[in-house]
Amino acid sequence: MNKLILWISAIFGFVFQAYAQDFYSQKDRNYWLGKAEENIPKLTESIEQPKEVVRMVEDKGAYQGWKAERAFPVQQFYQTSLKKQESFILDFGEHLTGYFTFAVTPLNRTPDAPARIKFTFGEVPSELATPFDPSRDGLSRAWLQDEIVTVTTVPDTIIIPRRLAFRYVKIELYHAPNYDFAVSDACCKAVTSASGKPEPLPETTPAIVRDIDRVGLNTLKECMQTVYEDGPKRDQRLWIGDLYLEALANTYSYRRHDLTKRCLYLLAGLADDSGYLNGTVFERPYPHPQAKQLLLDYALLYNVSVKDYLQATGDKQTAEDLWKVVKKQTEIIPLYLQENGLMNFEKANQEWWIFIDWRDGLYKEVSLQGLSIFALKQTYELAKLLGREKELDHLPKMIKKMTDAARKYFYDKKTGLFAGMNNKQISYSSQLWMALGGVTTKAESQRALKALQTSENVVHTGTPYAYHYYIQALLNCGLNNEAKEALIAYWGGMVRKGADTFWEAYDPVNDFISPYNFYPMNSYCHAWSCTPVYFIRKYPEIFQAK
Ligand code: RAM
Repeated sequence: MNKLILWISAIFGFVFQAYAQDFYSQKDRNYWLGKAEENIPKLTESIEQPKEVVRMVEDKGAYQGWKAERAFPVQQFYQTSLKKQESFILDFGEHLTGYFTFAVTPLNRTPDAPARIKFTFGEVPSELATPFDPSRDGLSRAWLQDEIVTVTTVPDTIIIPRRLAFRYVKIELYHAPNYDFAVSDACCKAVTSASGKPEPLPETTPAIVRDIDRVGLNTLKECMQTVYEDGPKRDQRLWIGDLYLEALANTYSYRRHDLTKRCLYLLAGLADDSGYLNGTVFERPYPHPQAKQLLLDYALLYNVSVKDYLQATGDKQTAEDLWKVVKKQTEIIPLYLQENGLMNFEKANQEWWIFIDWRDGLYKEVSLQGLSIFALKQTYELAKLLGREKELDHLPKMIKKMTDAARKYFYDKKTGLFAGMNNKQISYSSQLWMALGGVTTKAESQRALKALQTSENVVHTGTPYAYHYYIQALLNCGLNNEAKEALIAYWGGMVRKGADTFWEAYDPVNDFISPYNFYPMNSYCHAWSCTPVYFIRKYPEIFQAK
């Protein structure tokens, strides 16, 4: 009997082990992580000083209702006792990512007690004027950039340890000692891995396009750290979807291909045991993924990024190294592909996070089908570039089946628009992903994208991320003027509202849009919004023309 139990447990253990096994070998993972480490870029540092003291003024016409108005010179602040005024706001004149330092200087008596000061850092004026508390449900309150610092001995110079992303700093006396003191010598050690200045656009380029390009370059620069971060304020980490767009913009500007390479290897090294990629990973305190954060669309977009990287650099070695991972991601689709050629959206949606966009109520069935077709096509291109198309010779048939199904089940010939099986919602995302997937002919794409303007109850995009794909869809079907107009209206809208860097979420008709239920939580320097840099520089004849 005892023997039987032993046998059963041995067999059980074996089966369990087989199941628990990692899809990739430890050797592969170590190699990928080693490559990621080799390519950690050196950060460039610069010391930046505040330009002036400002006050935030309520103004209905300003973005989110607040604007910064010049108050007085910084030197004057450095000589003023913090006990004289409730709060002061320093303006650094541009968005910075880095480490904030300040000095505390006594002004009259010998300091005999600690001073406690509160600092609030903001990327946009409203962050300095909107109370952060009571905090709302959603993301951690600790993302909001306020710090209370106790200065035990005065005078002293203090560095706030947390890396910050800001243009404005509010300085408030929190607990006053009985002597007068001033805060002075404020500065920021700004860091980025972007280096050099991308070529300037020709003088003849319209001023608004140059402004958009400048703000886009700043956005990208700030997000380029030791990985492509999504935003230097939040989440300060690598997400595949953000990487995909940042790498596109980088190819047409800073050309730090080593950073792209690092990110691709890092994601591979930190893939889930199943072989599928985690949507987001952390570098510190040691490289690790956000476990089980599986985003279906992001896993597929990884393949597109590898292809883009190969085309931009000719670095076949890296693409070969990562091929195994790329191939594995294509296996996601058959898991959900039904006999009729449609992805089983309900099932996929239960098992994965299908992102597509931050937009309340967006129904993603059509987008998922289109994005999957798009990614499969791009992966097949990559296979061809590597001479490995035989390994994926089932893809062309799969692509055709999925395309036919999308046309059969989603397309309304009468309206020229696509809608899902279980939900007839008409959205930008559905139309643009059908166009990018090449489900439609050019003429059909044109019709669908144009119809969005005149149809009722259309679900718009919520982020520059999704709007990027809209612009690309317009370009792919030859609606070049429309693409230019849309880019200028959307990103130019942010410029006109005072953006130093482009925002995570933007709706031209709602300044307070927030995926987190609280707009100060938004990131106002968000990587995925930097792509005008790519459009303007890749298609000069369209975007740089007068
Ligand atoms: C946001 C992140 C990131 C994005 C994910 C899906 O919270 O900031 O930009 O990729 O969501």
